[in-house]
Amino acid sequence: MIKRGLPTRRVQSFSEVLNKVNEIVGRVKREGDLALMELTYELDKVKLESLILDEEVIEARSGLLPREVRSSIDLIWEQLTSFHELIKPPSLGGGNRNVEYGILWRPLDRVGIYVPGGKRSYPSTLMMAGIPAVIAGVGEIYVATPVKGDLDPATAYISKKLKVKRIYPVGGAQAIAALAYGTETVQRVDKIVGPGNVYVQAAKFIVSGDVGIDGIEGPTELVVIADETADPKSVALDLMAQGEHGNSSLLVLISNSDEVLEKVSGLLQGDNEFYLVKANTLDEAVEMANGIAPEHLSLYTSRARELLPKVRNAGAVTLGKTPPALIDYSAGPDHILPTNGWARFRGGVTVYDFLKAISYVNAVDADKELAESARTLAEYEGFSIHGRSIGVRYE
Ligand code: HSO
Ligand code: ZN
Repeated sequence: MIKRGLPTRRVQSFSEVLNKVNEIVGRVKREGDLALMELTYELDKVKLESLILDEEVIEARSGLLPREVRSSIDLIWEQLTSFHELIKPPSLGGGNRNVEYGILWRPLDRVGIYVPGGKRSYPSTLMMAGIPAVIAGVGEIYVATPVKGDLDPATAYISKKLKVKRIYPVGGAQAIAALAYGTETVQRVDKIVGPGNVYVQAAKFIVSGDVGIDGIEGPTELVVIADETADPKSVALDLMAQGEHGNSSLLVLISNSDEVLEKVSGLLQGDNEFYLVKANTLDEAVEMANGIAPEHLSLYTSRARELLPKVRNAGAVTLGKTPPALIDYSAGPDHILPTNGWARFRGGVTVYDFLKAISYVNAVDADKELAESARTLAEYEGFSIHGRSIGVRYE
């Protein structure tokens, strides 16, 4: 369905399911494994024999992966690794007023990756979360994914490559609760990463007071800015591609060319809503995109390089005819990206999500004036013992 003009709001919100999810999270917290088994049966109609997938099963499933898919995964693995290696930050140190200070980047001890299931499997998402975790040096990686029938072979193969400690064949809000709080079987983690349906999103929101989360990733979003040099067929395919994720995808084409808008409009098919917007100039188009703050932004114009510095809010940007779907799979940067306007304040998943900056100070020889200024401000705040604890050392 074609709509003219900018979308006014995001379609999906998890607030309606919060109460229900709160109950699920509470149940897992109280009853542990039993709740996980029961909820998986009640909600997913899956009768689990074990909450941990056997290593032999993973090995066997992995062996079923067709050779060309395995080679593609190996190639993508290297490409993603090269990106995250590039951006991995160095520890930094320096000083001022005879104070030595700096930061040490330290990896998280334990991370849980949620890999969505349902109609489709998302081995690509496992790589997008797992590779930056490995490069950051995360100690232990755990995976939760709903498994109906048998484990997806690509998920098995990638889990092995990532040296995943355990795969829990559990999905939904209950899986998030288990990773956040631990159960008899499920290891409690320090951070949960990965997208999911509304229940998963709501659960991540609820547990985020107790465990790190990467964000709350909702339905996929794509804004394409196309000028007269864009190929209408490719533009239509890009929009329909992200529509494959479901009817809630936010799909917008902004163009300064009536001809492009008309041609693309004639090519769009399927059940998704497509927003078509006329802009007077490409600069105005970029401003509209900044207002939307989309997950994916495609600058399908001959001026992409020039426009890039004007992009302020977007999860990931593709230049020229680069297909956004290449980011979904193999370009290098992550496809776990901010949605729902979160691109206003964060970017996609990177090694930074698996690192924390621990600061350190050595002020043994600090200048007297610096110590004195701290003492003065402590006293101003009414914390006289703070002041004395400093003063006694730097007299
Ligand atoms: N477009 C999704 C990622 C994805 N696409 C996974 C296919 N598989 C969010 O960026
Ligand atoms: Zn996609």
